[in-house]
Amino acid sequence: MQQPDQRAAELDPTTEGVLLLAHEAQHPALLRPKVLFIQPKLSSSLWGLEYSAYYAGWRYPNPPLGIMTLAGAISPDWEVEIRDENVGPVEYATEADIVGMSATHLDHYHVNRVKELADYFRKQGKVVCIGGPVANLAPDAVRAHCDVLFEGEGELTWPQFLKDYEAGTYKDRYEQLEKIDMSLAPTPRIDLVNAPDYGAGQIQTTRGCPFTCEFCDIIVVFGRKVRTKPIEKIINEVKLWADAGLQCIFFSDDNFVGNRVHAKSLLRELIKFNARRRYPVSFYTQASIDTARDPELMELMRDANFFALFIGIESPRKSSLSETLKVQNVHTGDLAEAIHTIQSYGLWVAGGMIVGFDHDDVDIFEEQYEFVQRAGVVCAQVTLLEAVPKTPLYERMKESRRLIEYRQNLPTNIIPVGMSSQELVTGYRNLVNRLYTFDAFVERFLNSLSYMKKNKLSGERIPLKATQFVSLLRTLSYYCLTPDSRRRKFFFEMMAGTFRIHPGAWKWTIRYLLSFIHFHKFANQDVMVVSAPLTHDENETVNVRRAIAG
Ligand code: B12
Ligand code: SF4
Repeated sequence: MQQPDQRAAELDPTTEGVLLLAHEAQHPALLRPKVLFIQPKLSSSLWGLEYSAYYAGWRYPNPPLGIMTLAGAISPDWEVEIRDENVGPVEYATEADIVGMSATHLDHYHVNRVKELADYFRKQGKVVCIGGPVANLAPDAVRAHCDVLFEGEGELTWPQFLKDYEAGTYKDRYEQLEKIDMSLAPTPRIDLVNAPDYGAGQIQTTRGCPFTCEFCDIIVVFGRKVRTKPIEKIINEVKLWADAGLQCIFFSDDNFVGNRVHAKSLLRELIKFNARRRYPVSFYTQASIDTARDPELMELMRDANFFALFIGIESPRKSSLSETLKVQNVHTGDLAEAIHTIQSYGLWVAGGMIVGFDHDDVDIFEEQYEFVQRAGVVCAQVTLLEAVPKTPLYERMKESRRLIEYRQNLPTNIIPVGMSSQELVTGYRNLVNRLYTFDAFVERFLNSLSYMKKNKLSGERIPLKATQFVSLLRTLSYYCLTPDSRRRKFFFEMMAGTFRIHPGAWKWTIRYLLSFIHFHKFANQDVMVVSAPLTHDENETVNVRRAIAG
């Protein structure tokens, strides 16, 4: 609980402040208890864009929506603060009573950072709470480091815990089995973060996905019934982000088109929303490949100023897709053609690709490369198949004794069958390196652009803001003022190709050049560490990861 002298330092010396202090001194119950939420630092990843941040002018691409949402569920009787370690070092000093942390990604660097921070704040006498995807899927990874563990969605259990805390009867574990009605989802506290620190605003419009991919943890945690947030609530959140200064928003649904009726109604409202603005807000999201079979949906996306879709493509090999129950991809005739259809509506396609399925052999790396280039998947995120706890894949691997519970010499917890582990890891690294060479990137970027050329692209007519102008100058100097002739050649090929194919897209080319600064470095150095074997001394690996994540 805050002490009066700490409170005094916080209040301004106005009459109102002095009166409030005197009032609080007489009525100690009025001193508000405080929650500090922390988003511990995530490790370097393709989408973290760590090396591009300086050139872009923001600090991290995405805000910590989980804790922002829970902050929205706290009554005004409490004081709330958010500190995001992805945008800068976390200040350790705090007068908070409760420290709530989100354990977001099941990787060793991040989980160790969560534990480190949790141990520190527990020593300071704070009540440490941990929730988030790691707590949902692998609670044992953090259990010993917190006072209160939260499993499942937090909208019901978190307020219940605060009530119990006030009554002095809180438990050490809360599990929310119920999947909430999204109309009850609190509005995230956008005011508690500094919006310009982020590349985009973030909103969840649905939870759940109707599909059945064997490796997917989303359907385990959020379910297969698509729960939709009321459209007026979504529009309100869009407005809040836009008012906070962010003109680009990521709809962080796992499948934005899981309920197409809802998606289309929302898109129609977004079109109306943008029509009322001088400069439209732009959007990107994640969606399944069946989007390509619905022209009305793609038209609405284009008209609502969507510029990109991330699609789980996973593999060009149909036998691997069937194995993993990715039915929507199996039933899409030619996947590359489907991607070209989406691009023809002026939408960039980013893709999730996976290697290491049982039907993959050593030829898969060449097949993946050829596919990504042909389809023009500009940002291809390739990962090794991993069995996430609680998923059907995890159970299958366990039953077939191919699961490595305490892996020590592999960057995945699965023993592959179509090749040796060594071949899998080497093939994976070479594929990622190769996809992010200058030549490969320029080839697929221009390939993609050639399918988009009939459309005006999002943002073409919007004048650059001062920060974007600085970002442009920084990016130009990175590519032009360098002794590295390959880098300069790459830049000129990207720009010349753009002016030849689709001159109006030049701002996008600059944006991709900016992101490529990260992709290239990530693919050449970080990926070696991310996919490094876990040594017997796990801390050693953790330290290397930390050094890279900066
Ligand atoms: C945005 C996002 C990112 C952003 C970063 C987000 C950030 N700032 O934290 C970026 C793009 C960088 C990213 C990258 C990656 N991501 Co990501 N990401 C997401 C995504 C799509 C949306 C997050 C979101 O908006 N959630 C909405 C909020 C409301 O949900 P929530 O955070 O789960 O919070 C709820 C509960 O968990 C709980 N809760 C959360 N925190 C806390 C804390 C307390 C105290 C309590 C009580 C409760 C609680 O209450 C909340 C309300 O119900 C999720 C998918 C998803 N559906 O969540 C994946 C997800 C989190 N990512 C995932 C993965 C695997 C990755 C990558 C590894 C992908 C890759 N292969 O490269 C990388 C690695 C990043 C890294 N460096 O480690 C997985 C994590 C699975 C796991 N357990 O490991 C998810 C779940 C997607 C998936 N199914 O695969 N990601
Ligand atoms: S389409 Fe995506 S979110 Fe849906 S089940 Fe498959 S992997 Fe999960």
